[in-house]
Amino acid sequence: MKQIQWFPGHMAKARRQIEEKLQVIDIVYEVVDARIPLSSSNPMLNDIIRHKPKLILLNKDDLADPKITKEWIKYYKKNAVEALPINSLTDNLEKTIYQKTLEILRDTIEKEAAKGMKPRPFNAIVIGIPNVGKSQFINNLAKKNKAKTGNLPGVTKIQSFLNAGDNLRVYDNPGVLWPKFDDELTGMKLALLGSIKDSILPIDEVTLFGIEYLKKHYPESLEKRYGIDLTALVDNIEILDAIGKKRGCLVSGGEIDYDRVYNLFLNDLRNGLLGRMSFERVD
Ligand SMILES: Nc1nc2c(ncn2[C@@H]2O[C@H](COP(=O)(O)OP(=O)(O)O)[C@@H](O)[C@H]2O)c(=O)[nH]1
Ligand SMILES: [Mg+2]
Repeated sequence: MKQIQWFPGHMAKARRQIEEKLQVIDIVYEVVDARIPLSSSNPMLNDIIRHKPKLILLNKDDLADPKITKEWIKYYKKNAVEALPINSLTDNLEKTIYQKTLEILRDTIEKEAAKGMKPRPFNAIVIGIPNVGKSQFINNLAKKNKAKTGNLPGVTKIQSFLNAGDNLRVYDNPGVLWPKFDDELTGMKLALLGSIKDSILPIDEVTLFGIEYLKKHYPESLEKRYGIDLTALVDNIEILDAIGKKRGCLVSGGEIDYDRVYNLFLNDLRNGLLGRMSFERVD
């Protein structure tokens, strides 16, 4: 595999930007892709936010395998990590997120009340790697209140928060972390779901990785979507050929146009057209 560069400069900058904002933040919402919750999580995040309360949002739950998502929720619970599966496209998230936030911040709320402080709205920031749905989540959460709440004191830069209901404010600009991967498998999963650019890993290898995974875990989905019979196909190239023939991905002369097959398959997979599936399981 081509060596993937992990740019320390980018990371340092992202880190600084997030750290600046954290001063006025009560809770961090980490958005990950429910289909690859570990690979789409940046391992530096906990180091950056330290003891700040965190809620992991397994977004795009509508695309993930419900059985596997249940296992992830169990896993997080066992490890005392707060996590919630969500669909930012269609769920009505305002209440759900606020309730969960209250639950997580219960200690803070009780401490402040004991000191005689009045209940106050809480400030949240959304953080995650590219393409996990951070913007979609923020829009969903703050959809009824597009108006900004203005600047908050205590930070040098102008910060703008959006209202998510009366008592929750979410920073309008998500913190973006570069995905961190030094093993091939993590890179493949990120590439498969379009979380890193198609130019970073060879598209043929990414496609074959996807085909191999589906053959093992979701063979019926592959057969149904493309009208093929896997038992009759010996290797992955034959599968690509069969898909190409079924879908007319041919160059003049009748040869298979493999680039078209790769793009067709990856688009189908990324958009959930092969059905709900997860690419990372709890060990
Ligand atoms: N199916 C589905 N797609 C989603 C969901 N959330 C976001 N998306 C899509 O994922 C893509 C990336 O979302 P975006 O909010 O731009 O990601 P960001 O880069 O993290 O800000 C867009 O095409 C969204 O429509 C979700 O819960 N389910
Ligand atoms: Mg965005």
